Amino acid sequence: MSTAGKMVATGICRSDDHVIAGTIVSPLPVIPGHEAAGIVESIGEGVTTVKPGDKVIPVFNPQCGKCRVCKHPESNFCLKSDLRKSKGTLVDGTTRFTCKGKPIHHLLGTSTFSQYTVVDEISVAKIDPSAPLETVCLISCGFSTGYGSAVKVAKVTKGSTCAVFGLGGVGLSAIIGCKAAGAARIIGVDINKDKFAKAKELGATECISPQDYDKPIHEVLQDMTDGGVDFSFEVIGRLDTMVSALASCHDACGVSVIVGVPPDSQNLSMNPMALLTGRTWKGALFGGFKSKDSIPKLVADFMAKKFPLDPLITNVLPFEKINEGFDLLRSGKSIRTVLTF
Ligand code: COD
Ligand code: ZN
Ligand code: ZN
Repeated sequence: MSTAGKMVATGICRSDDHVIAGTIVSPLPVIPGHEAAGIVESIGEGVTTVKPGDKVIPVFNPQCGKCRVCKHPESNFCLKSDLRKSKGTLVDGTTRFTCKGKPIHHLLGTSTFSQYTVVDEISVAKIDPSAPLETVCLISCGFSTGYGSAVKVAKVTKGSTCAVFGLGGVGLSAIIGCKAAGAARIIGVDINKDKFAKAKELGATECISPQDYDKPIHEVLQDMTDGGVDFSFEVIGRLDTMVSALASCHDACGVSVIVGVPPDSQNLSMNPMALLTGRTWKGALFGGFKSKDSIPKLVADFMAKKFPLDPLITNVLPFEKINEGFDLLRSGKSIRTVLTF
């Protein structure tokens, strides 16, 4: 039940760099890349939801539609997700890449840093054929992860106050989500002030740097917001900022969402009183969206101009310049680099 596709555009996501650095563990050798858009070239036996010529988005978090999770109305971490066991294969246990006769692993069932890839039917969503693939590829990971954290996981309410920790592409997408949900105040938090201008362009009403204060940032936020924000988001991937984002939301009614993935095998310590008083602490992958159902809708919403994507793309490079794209990511100079084929 697999699908072969020609890649048209792929974004470079921070998690790809984590795979290269080994902070996200994957069987090696592997072809990374998981945020992309392409065109179906051929389909295997039994495939019904896509056909050759369809414009599609590969999804790193599949939706089999049959498992307990897929049948649950709110959850999306499908039991078939390779994130659960990191086998680095398609669902049938095979790999479809070789180099000099040796097998190469898939990354999260996607492997988009390649002119052609093979994915399972549960890992690909058909989209509007008029959608610009070099832009909507962001819906494949970064945008949906941040946006869904606000609109789907936190369920940000109209008139609320939000704080977003980390103003990279995913944090900015969370800001877009907070704004779309009607938040009245959106406070961006980052140690790199170069990130503030774009955050404000996309909806942040204020931006602050923890380095400008001599008290902890959660106390600063509590003072600014009459005891704490309604919704906070950790979009950095650090244990200290996860605890800080939790403490920044109101002790009785705040909701804090973990979006960033911490380094492998690290645990945090926190005082359970932080939750006993009434806070909610949540997390989700891919913005809590069920991928095959939601991606076509998100693309339709983008086409209907319900949210922008172009401000998130700072660099477009030919695929051959992939290493330049990673340099831009590591130097903090890019928000998203999109590679075109
Ligand atoms: N305090 C405040 N800001 C900080 C701090 C700090 N201590 N440290 C770093 N920052 C800022 C940086 O200056 C930067 O602006 C921002 O945090 C992080 O942004 P980026 O550009 O590095 O990262 P993004 O937005 O592309 O992605 C961030 C994630 C944390 C979401 C990403 O690394 C991640 O963990 N993604 C996994 C989420 C997921 O669902 N994964 C599955 C497939 S990706
Ligand atoms: Zn990603
Ligand atoms: Zn499933």
